[in-house]
This record gives sequence, C-alpha cells and structure tokens, in this order.
Amino acid sequence: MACRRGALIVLEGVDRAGKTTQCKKLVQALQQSGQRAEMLRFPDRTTEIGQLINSYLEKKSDLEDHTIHLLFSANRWEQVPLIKEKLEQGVHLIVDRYAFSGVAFTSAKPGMSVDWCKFPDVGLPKPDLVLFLQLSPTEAARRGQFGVERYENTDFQKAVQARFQQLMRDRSVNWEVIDACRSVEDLHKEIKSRSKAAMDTAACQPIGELWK
Ligand code: NYM
Repeated sequence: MACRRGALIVLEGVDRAGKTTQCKKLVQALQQSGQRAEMLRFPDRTTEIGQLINSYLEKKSDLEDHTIHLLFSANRWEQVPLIKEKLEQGVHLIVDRYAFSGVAFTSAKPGMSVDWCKFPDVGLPKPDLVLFLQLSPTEAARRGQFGVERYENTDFQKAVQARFQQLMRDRSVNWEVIDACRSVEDLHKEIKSRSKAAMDTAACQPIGELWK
C-alpha cells in the first residue's frame, strides 16, 4: 500500500467528558486544512441493531447482559467493511467510542468479566490512537444533570472509570490520556496535535487487528 491510508482515531472516556464535541471539532479542523476526515460514533443507532440498542438504552426494552453486549459488538462489526474501505481510501476516521466503551460498560456490571467482554471485539480494526479524555465521575456529574438513559448515574460511572483504567494498562493499544478538565479550545488544540502525530505514523502501516 502506498503511504496514504487514513488513521483510525478513537475518543473514549466516561459520559460527559466532551468526546462528541471534540470529535466534531477535530473532523472540522481536518477538513478545513484540506484533509479527508469523517466521524463515526458507537453505538450507531441508525441501523436495525442500533435501534435495538437505542431501545435498551432508553429503557424501553430489557435485554439480558450478555445479549446486549453482543449487540453492541455486532453494531461495530457491521461497520467494519466501511471502516476498512474509508481508511484505505485515505480518509481519517474519528470515532466517538469503540470497543473500549463496550468492555468498560458491560464489565462494570456484576458477574461480567473483562476477558469475556473483550472476546467478541477481538480482530476489529485496531485504532492507531485511542485518546482517553480523563474526567472524574464527580466532575462529570458537576457538568450538569445526567440524562435518563441507562448507566447515567455517578456510581455506575465510577465502576466504568475503573474498568477503563484496567484496559489502559494493555500496552498493545496506543492509549494517550488527556486531562479533559479544561476549556473546549485548549482540549481541541492538544487533541489536534496528538492526532496529527498518529496520522503521520499510520500512513505507512497496515491496519492492525484489535486485541490479537
Ligand atoms: N455503551 C456504548 C455501551 O454500553 N457499550 C458500547 O459498546 C458502547 C459503544 O452506551 N452510556 C454505552 C455508553 C453510553 C451509551 O453512548 C450511549 P452515547 O455516546 O451517549 O450515545
């Protein structure tokens, strides 16, 4: 492959860390500088699987814990052909949550192990960079009321944060931790510069496989 593939960059963090705002700003900045960049988000609530997930998150339906976990994973796998195609075309993909949210949220539930939770996502396209927006759950709660969706309470978010910390010890993934307790613009500048470095490195490398 010529040195031109796009980079897969994921933003992770607890709810309210600012991931969606920062993903949008990064895509906009890249496009303004003449690069091809698109945003993806998981869950992608627009697909049939995504609608099942949406109904679960909105507490309109109840699903068994393993079952909903597998649906979140399937919702990523259904986008894999598109992800690979775009990266190979040289489009940078900026992704709001990925398999790490999948594992952190499910494994924060009683009786769900991190190892079991990782398995369905093994082999997904591996992100070239995972930026973890670090914000304490207490500070996140201060940013405004949590919504009414499932998982949106401080105790659960603390458990999720602990699982993220555990996942970040895995050096096979290129994690970078960023202090999210700053202004939107300061955070954006740092995210842009860290992403730029990852894009330069990714350009000449094949797409990796996650957790393999
Ligand atoms: N979530 C997200 C999961 O439980 N598993 C997953 O695999 C993913 C991608 O869905 N609280 C949870 C985290 C969030 C919720 O996310 C919806 P958002 O970014 O608010 O749409």
